[in-house]
Amino acid sequence: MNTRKVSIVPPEEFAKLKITNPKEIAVGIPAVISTFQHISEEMGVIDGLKVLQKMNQTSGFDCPGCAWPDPDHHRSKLGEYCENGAKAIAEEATKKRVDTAFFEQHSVEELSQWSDYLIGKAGRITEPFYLAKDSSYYVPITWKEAFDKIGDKLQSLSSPDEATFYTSGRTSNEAAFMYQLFVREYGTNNLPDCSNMCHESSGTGLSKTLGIGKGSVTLEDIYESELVIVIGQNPGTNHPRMLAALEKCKKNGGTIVSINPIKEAGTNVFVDPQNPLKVLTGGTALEDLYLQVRINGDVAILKAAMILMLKAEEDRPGSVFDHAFIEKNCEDYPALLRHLRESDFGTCVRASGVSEEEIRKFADLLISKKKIIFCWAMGITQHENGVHNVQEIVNILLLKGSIGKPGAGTCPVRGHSNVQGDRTMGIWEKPPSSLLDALDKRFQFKSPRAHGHDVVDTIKAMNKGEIKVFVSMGGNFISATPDSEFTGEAMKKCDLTVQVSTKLNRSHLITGEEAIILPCLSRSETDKQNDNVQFVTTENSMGVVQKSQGSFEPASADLKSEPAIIAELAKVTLPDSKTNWDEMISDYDVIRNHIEAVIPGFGAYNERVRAKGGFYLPNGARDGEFNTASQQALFTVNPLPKNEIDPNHFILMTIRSHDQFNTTIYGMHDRYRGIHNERRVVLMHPDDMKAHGLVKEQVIHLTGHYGDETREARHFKIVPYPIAKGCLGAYFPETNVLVPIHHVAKESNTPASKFVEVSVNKA
Ligand SMILES: Nc1nc2c(c(=O)[nH]1)N[C@H]1C(S)=C(S)[C@@H](COP(=O)(O)OP(=O)(O)OC[C@H]3O[C@@H](n4cnc5c(=O)[nH]c(N)nc54)[C@H](O)[C@@H]3O)O[C@H]1N2
Ligand SMILES: Nc1nc2c(c(=O)[nH]1)N[C@H]1C(S)=C(S)[C@@H](COP(=O)(O)OP(=O)(O)OC[C@H]3O[C@@H](n4cnc5c(=O)[nH]c(N)nc54)[C@H](O)[C@@H]3O)O[C@H]1N2
Ligand code: SF4
Ligand SMILES: [Mo]
Repeated sequence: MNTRKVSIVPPEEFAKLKITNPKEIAVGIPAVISTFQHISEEMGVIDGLKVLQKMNQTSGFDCPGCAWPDPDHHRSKLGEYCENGAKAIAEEATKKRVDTAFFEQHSVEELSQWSDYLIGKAGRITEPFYLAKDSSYYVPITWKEAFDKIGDKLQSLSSPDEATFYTSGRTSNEAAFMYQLFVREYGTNNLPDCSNMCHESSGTGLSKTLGIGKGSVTLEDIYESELVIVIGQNPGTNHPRMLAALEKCKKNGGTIVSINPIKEAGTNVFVDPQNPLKVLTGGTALEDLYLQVRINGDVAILKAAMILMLKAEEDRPGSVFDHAFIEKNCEDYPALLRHLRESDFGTCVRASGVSEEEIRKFADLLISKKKIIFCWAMGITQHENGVHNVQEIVNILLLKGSIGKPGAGTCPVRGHSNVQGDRTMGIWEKPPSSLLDALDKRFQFKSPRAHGHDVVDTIKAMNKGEIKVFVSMGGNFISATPDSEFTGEAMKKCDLTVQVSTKLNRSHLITGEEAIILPCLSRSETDKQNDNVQFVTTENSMGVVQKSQGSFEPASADLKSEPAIIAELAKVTLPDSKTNWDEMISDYDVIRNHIEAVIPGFGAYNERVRAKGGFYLPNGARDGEFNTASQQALFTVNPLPKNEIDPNHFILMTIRSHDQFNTTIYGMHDRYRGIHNERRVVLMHPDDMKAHGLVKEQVIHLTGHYGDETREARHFKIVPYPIAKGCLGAYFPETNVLVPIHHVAKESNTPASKFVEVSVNKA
């Protein structure tokens, strides 16, 4: 047990809040200014511009920000990046360093009192560090000593299942493939990943209904769609270049609907910074219809719309639903019809929080349009009924035959830049047996068949003392996971925790008895093995696999690439392995040849990925083939969620500010929402403030309620905001302490981070 006096949650100090009106317009000149501020602060303007010129170019490296795709052919010479991509790169190319002198000065006990913002700003980690049992200071350790310690510990466990191996979504295909191979050769499927907290509900719902856990659309589809619905997603902040795609759709005559408890800037009006003239003359109004749904009112609104669609279909048979498509491709249509006929329209309208008039407008669009796309993210997946949300979206698309044809389909917009690729590579605690069989054949070992732990089950197992070693390939497990106090205590029970990281974060401070940091190269840096420069590959949100080659001087001469780290870990841990780990590192083409042999869809990988723009992976749903058990797409019946809470309580959604990438806090502003220089805020409707006797900037504490359990997050300021009534918004990771470990999506086990029942108490 780690007995250091560390603080698991960030300090409760306030910065200096300033509130302005929420912005109507996204991007434009303020975004250009913000871009230059971030790069010049971290790396100087000249270096910054050089790096940005390489980002998302076919000869450069993949943006380490989100997973939004790059255009297949035309890349802008001005650069293919957005404000947040620039921030992501500034953050990893920072000139600041976490080195021996830094750790001599600061103990982990002290650092844990820092905010996540300050911890992240400390800089890049320069060499391996070791935190001994009962010590509070990291000390340098050689790579060899570090690998030996980890290898010895892994070999000493009574079962491989006493170790767990987390992955965050920045890991390349090559590193991910080697990592899961190492972990399975070691003998466990304990491969939790950030996806478990993210789009797992999408993967689960889509696999079940359409036979593929990924989205079906391409960028071209968005351009030519007649109706794009953006639901539970904030693209202006989290996928900024998606706005350019929506703009093209609009220009081609498309209609855009957004469904969100907050009217987010961006889906509203967009000014493309790549188009200098427009920056000066105004932008494109993107959104045609905004529906202010109540938090978790999505099943209700989608069902209400389907009831209206059915009514119109019954009035004018054949005019709304695509019967030919349904007959040829779908199962369980009668069950859905029966359910819709039995459902009460008024109940659905009331549960959604949106007026009947507006729902009718939405339904009219669904009725009249034929090429429809739904884009969604965490507002859909992070609910107890997250899988049902996804399945309701699929129901609408299937009724319209809006799948497997141009301009139509599913678009779960993925978060981390390679989170989708990591899953394709086998980072999955529930691997299909086809993957395991292929691994066994290629590498001559017997892979474990029992499923492993996902994120939530890992935390529970750690808490019970069943996990002794925690290894993390990137990410920040402590700050990203729910129920911070519970998770922190669970992590402290481990014997050894190991983090492969670029930058310092809270997971280096809340550790097991012993801890090791293995510092790695970032995306933008040159990866040289045997004097040969290597490249890696990633898969974006639309299933395009692309090359990514860093070309900048590494932050320190003592860094290793993620694949090299995995190879060394594998060699010390598995001395009898028949796998030639060194060969893979000497030339990453060898890793890609293995991938080609094991993972379907990677034929001629090395050749095709060298082509400009990479290649598309096969996608059944895109081609109108549904690889479910019955080879048919499935309609599903999804009940209306009860959403019952105490009438004096609120529903809190834990969301991202404009100045963060998950747990990495770039800055203290949320520019579009008009919140400046403060993160400890709660967005509340002015009518709710009045009813509860609260005033602007009033300091409050939040108490989370789940069954008999309560959790506390203290010291937040109230920001009056036009959010749906009865709903609150606040940033994670500060509010993760309120998200109950047991409150998860059914079937996908994703923490319900967008639905936390809270009461608000004056400080
Ligand atoms: N700059 C930046 N980019 C990022 C990230 C980042 O942190 N910063 N993170 C990356 C990652 S890993 C991910 S997964 C994505 C996340 O991208 P998003 O899912 O856009 O991120 P969130 O801030 O979680 O926002 C969820 C949105 O859903 C809305 N919402 C919440 N609850 C509900 C609901 O019940 N119904 C509906 N209809 N809407 C709801 C919120 O108001 C908000 O607009 O972004 C990726 N890109
Ligand atoms: N309450 C609440 N909690 C949430 C969410 C929410 O909406 N609400 N969203 C969830 C979602 S969608 C996600 S995806 C998770 C994110 O969970 P994670 O992926 O675990 O978290 P990140 O903050 O993205 O990880 C950042 C760290 O990754 C390391 N890193 C950065 N680049 C690299 C690299 O190239 N290689 C390596 N090895 N390390 C690198 C750095 O050390 C950095 O500190 O959080 C989840 N948590
Ligand atoms: S949209 Fe996403 S991938 Fe594209 S530049 Fe911005 S952060 Fe990077
Ligand atoms: Mo995510």
